[in-house]
Amino acid sequence: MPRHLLVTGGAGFIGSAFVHHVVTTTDAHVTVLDKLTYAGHRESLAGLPEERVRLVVGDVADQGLVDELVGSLTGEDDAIVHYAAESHNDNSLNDPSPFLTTNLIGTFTLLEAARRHDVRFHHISTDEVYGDLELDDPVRFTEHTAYNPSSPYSASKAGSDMLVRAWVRSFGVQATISNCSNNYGPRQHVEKFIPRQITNLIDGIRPRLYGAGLNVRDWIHADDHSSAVLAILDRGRIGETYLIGADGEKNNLEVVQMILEAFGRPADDFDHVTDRPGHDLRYAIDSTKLREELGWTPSFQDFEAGLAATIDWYRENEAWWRPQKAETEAKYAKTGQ
Ligand code: NAD
Ligand code: TDX
Repeated sequence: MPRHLLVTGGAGFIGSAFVHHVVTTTDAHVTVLDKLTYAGHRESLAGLPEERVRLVVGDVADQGLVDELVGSLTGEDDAIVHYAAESHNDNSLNDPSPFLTTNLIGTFTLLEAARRHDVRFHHISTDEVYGDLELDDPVRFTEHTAYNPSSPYSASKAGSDMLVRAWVRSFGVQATISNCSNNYGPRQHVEKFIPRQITNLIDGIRPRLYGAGLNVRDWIHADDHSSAVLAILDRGRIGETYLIGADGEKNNLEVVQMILEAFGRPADDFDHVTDRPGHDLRYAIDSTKLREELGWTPSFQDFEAGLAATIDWYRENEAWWRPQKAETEAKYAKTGQ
């Protein structure tokens, strides 16, 4: 029997990238459990073979449904891969409530089901649990960095990581955790930084930079995130945390100027807007453990080329993002962003 994966949040940006990656590179079957919130898109799974990918629309905090789906994972290599989350910092500053329900109660619900049915669990988390670094800090985040989250989003992700660790230690749940840096690529919601600026430019609107634009993010292509998660599922040690990053540090101003250049627009053709409250200054990942222990390396080494392909994707898939654009911009207008 081929491996069966239960992928939560598999209709979102990174979850759908993972499902596409699994279908292309393995013979596994996938059940996606996704609530199809504003961030989930059925169309993100379009074109995948029906006999290998099934979408169940539902909530990770729904105990009955989760128990039924986890209980159907009976193969030795079957696993839960938990991507579902409320994922946007700015939304968490406007209304933290769904972040607590989905990110904490949802993770708890899945862990309890994994415990009852003795199913392998991989938890997808973020580098934001570590707080932020100074621009000249010589040491990047490692698996030993102390947790220090800044926003309701990152605090809820930090809490979910702690639940996973406790379920491993107290109940022997067979779990691993990965904390990844900022992802880019196709099918990312237009509320996020890179797709927002690309789709603004397609619409003839100037990019919007929070504050001075000197905040640094460590960019990785979503496909490289997917290959790292597969490596951890296959070869990761139970109870361990792996940091995923591709040495892609850039400040926001540099990224906006690369996007402007790709559109043939002047380097100063953007607006500075109200900064994000509590805005983390810099994230940077040291992924030595993942590379040395599991032999993983990223395939997207050239950010400019990856960005150009991402821009092409948004140009060619307007039908995918157009329905979300006006509402997203209306929300930003309310906060002066
Ligand atoms: P996303 O917002 O694009 O997708 C989230 C998905 O989860 C959506 O399909 C949504 O419908 C679904 N979902 C939300 N609440 C749910 C619920 N209660 N039950 C079932 N499904 C629900 O997010 P993303 O950017 O793809 O992030 C996916 C995961 O990766 C998250 O756990 C996030 O913390 C983590 N992560 C993201 C990044 C990044 O750069 N975007 C980096 C590191 C880690
Ligand atoms: O319009 C914008 N202008 C701007 O300057 C937006 C939307 C963002 N920004 C800045 C804020 C950040 O410094 O760009 C940077 C990236 O912003 P986001 O795309 O909102 O990502 P970030 O807050 O860094 O969080 C992302 O990476 C870690 C994901 O959204 C999280 O889910 C993940 O955990």
